[in-house]
Amino acid sequence: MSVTTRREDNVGYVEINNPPVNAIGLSVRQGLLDAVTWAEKEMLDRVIVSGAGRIFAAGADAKEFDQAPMKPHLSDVLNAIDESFVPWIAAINGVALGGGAEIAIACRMRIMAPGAQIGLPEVTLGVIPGAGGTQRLPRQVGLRKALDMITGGKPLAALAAFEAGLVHDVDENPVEAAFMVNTEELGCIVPTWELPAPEADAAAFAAARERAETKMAGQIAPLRAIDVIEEGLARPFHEALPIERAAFLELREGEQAKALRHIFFAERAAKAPDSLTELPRELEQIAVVGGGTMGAGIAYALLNAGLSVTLLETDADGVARAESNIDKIINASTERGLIDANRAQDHRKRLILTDDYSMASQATLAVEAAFESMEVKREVFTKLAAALPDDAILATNTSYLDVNEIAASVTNPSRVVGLHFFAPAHIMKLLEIVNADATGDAALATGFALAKRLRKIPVLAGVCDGFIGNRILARYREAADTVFMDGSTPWEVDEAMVEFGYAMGPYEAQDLSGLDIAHANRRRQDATRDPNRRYVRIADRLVELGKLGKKTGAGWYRYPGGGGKVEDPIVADLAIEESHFEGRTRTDYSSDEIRQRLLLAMINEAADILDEGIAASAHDIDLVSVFGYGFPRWRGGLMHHADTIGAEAIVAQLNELAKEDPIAWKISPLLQRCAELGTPIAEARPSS
Ligand code: 3H9
Repeated sequence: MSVTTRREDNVGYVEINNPPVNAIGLSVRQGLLDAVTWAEKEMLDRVIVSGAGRIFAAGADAKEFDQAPMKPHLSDVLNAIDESFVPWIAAINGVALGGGAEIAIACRMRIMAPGAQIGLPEVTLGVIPGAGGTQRLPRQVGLRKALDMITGGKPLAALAAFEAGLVHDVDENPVEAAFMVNTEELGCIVPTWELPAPEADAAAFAAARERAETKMAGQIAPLRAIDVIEEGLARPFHEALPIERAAFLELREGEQAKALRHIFFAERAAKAPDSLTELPRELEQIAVVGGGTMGAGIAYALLNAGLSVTLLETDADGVARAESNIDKIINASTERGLIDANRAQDHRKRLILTDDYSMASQATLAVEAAFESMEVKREVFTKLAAALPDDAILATNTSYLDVNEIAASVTNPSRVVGLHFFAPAHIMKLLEIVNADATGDAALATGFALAKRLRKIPVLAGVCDGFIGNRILARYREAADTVFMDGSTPWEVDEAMVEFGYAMGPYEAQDLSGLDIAHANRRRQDATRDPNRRYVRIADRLVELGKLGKKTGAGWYRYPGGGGKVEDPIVADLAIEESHFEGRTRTDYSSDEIRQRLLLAMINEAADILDEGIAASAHDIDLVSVFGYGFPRWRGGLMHHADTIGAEAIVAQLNELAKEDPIAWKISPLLQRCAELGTPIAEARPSS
């Protein structure tokens, strides 16, 4: 039974019981509707509705969104609750999201547990509230607050919900508190649908639209929600609901909602493979090697997850630098209210900074984030192997170096694994877990356990230059540089990708991360680069000129006085010069052509990565692109997007580009197979 009912005296208790998150599927909707009839038939004084377990209700069952809607619809169920002569009280024992919040909002009264949250995150799934939320919420909290909650999708904590007038009380035991509510008081509360709509406020709608256009650029649902709220509130309540429902159903079927559902479920499916036969090491004491930006970020993430950290540096100066780097993060987090002073103090207590490796003798895991040099890494691993227990897992955070070669520096390479964090390591959600030739199951399981502990999204990757993400990034940058050399400017390229949905284009992003790392990497690749492949020197020229990005005041753009970016004509001229040396005729690419080239370059490389077994599935590549590289979430990730173009069309476009440069645009065999067989890329698997 997904909804249970019981009567005690004149009070009806209704519990939503649909583990794991009390999603509101068909059986829950039917159960709630039956409960309305039951309560009326029994002539109860009140009904108290709560959720079994730690959650009130997580909203509509998003797994049903790919099927035709089935009656009873949630909107009808909630109308029945709102209009019933038996008043319903929502005892919000845990998170109430989406349709879950709409159930609560349709009740006569709401009492919330202090740790619970309530919100309408539908826009994050590409839809809008579809069960009355767009019309009931403004009647309860006012127009501006409702616009904010519905378009932003962020839930409110109990106190904030109380202050907003959304809940009547906050109580440790909301069911008990609902029982104690005075019957007369309850009887005086006007049902939500009868409340007057808030006054029309053109300025509030205009501000909400502007916010949605800038903060959620490219996304349809937030703007549609605003339209529905505006149109609906101008009509009687029951005339507004069909407008809301029609918009909800239309969005639900749309590409953006499908993409967002895909990434929502892919994110939740990112777990340790079932095939692992060994358990993870217990995580308590962790060693981190290197206290630079990356190491400090990793150390902070570990501290924040309640772990103890021994941060190892080369000497006293290194220790002092590491301390200052971690202090900066702790202070910034305190200032932003992410942690309080007690927590900051607790973090510092669990941190040891030293150049003495023997201080890490209890660590079960070490994460090396030292300088990107094979020599340095091998030396660090030798020291770690000597200082830590024999079965400790030794992880490298290398971005590009060969994990097999690093692993060879210890006698038992099965305990070596790559744990590739993304900067800033305490914020970015992606963690690539690199499976080297000898990596054992215990090391992999430990990587996945760490990701879970840090609330990061783990993706398994094989060994190659750049693993999954940086290998695709290298191809993205190469395609961008080629477009730039052959006709565009960096700002045109950036604008084209921002229009696609990236927060920033490849050149601005490089300026932020610094051009020197990629430069060093290109020098490392010089020895093995295919001499017949076109090599664009433009980034090297910038580095030679000392233009290393924002940190030096100039890179692809100029940053006068350390401020915002300004287009740099010298950079545009450099491309014309280089192009002239190469004897090329420049082309005026349109934004569509720029996007096509950059996206196809990434898709083709990603298909090779999948074909070679470096990534286990297209879903994993989607997660990497969204959570590590800013690919627009509402496009579902790189490979999901590729499937919206279709393998056949992609291969046809690549064939055209291959006429210009058959090496750079060599078509991935995996794409060829998908095109020939007519199968989606999402279902493609490695060839071996
Ligand atoms: C909506 O409500 C529309 C209405 O306005 C209109 C109706 C007409 N559906 O996240 P977790 C699964 S739109 C189906 O790891 P946590 C999830 O896939 C909805 N399944 O747990 C996972 O499955 P598995 C608006 C769902 O404790 C398992 O539950 N609501 C749904 O870390 C555990 O999930 C939202 O957007 C769902 N709605 O976090 C809220 N939700 O075990 C979406 C979860 O097979 N949900 N699952 O991998 C959440 O934000 C989090 O799940 C929540 C719990 C905070 C509730």
